[in-house]
Amino acid sequence: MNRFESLFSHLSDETDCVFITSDVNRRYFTGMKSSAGIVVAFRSKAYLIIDFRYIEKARLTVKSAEVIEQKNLFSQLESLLKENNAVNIAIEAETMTVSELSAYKQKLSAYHFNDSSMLSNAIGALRSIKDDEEIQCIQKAQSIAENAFEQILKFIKVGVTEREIALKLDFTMMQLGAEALSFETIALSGANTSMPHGVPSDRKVCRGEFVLMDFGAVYNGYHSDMTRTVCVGKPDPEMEKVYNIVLEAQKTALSYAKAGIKGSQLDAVSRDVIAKAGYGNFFGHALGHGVGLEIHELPVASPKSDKILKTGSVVTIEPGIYIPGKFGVRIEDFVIITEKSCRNLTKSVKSIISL
Ligand SMILES: [Mn+2]
Repeated sequence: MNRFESLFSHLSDETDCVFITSDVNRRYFTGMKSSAGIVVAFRSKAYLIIDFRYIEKARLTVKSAEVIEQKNLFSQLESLLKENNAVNIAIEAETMTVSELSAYKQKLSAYHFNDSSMLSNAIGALRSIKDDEEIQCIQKAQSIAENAFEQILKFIKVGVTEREIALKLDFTMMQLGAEALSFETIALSGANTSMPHGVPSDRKVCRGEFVLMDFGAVYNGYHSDMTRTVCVGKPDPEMEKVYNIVLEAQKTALSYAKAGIKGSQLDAVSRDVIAKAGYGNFFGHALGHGVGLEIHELPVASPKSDKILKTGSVVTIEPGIYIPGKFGVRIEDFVIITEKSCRNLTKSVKSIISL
């Protein structure tokens, strides 16, 4: 089954057309990155309507859909709908704006628009299971990030600022072939490490402090995500203790990760380790999230996620302990879920590193 066939198998029977309008999902179905265009898919055929700026590239690269140059969008849509005898159109309710939807409804008033979350949910479910080609891109993205991490370890020393560390990581990932950064790199030091999503500042690293780095590279649209916390000089006994609790929580989750476990169960086995060690109040975020064409996608491993993990999902495992005013530790790998366990895509060392 190609991706369109799989998609229609997830939709209600009466759905005879879908409009795929979000950049990320258009890329998922066509393989081409663009900031405009619409995929119009019927059960037996799919089209990509895209404007002049992208038409040459689309004609050369898009194989899954017939490429049509955009002229007068609504009349082009209407003739495709007529040609394919379609009446019921599903739209991406999670991303289409209210004004876009009202324009479609007004200009194509003879048609019925399903504006429930059905289409967004179905695409989310498809994207949560990766095929081999997607896994290869994710692995390449991760190898870029890991090579950058190796290089940053030589760069971090007393007196270097958080911003310098972040910039060096970013530059190195781009130099190693990243098409973009997965998100704004987090590089924090000392007391700032207690803020899980802190922003790098001009603060200089001092001896005996943690440096926490959360970063990732994008390769062919696919993201990677990793976090390491390293110490400049020797950690004090409390820092070492907390680091090892987080490490144990992380390894425990890795040992439980497999197809069939609920996101909430995986979160719980890790959270329990931290709670039993007395730090339950200092782990205030979810254990993990899916990664793919977006940095945060399905599935989710949080206390609330009752969905089970499936073979082929890529999910992060990133417990942390954050003690306000003192320090924080997070250790993050990401894995592919398999039938009986998981395959860790992150190879960088995670025993405590003293630089
Ligand atoms: Mn993450």
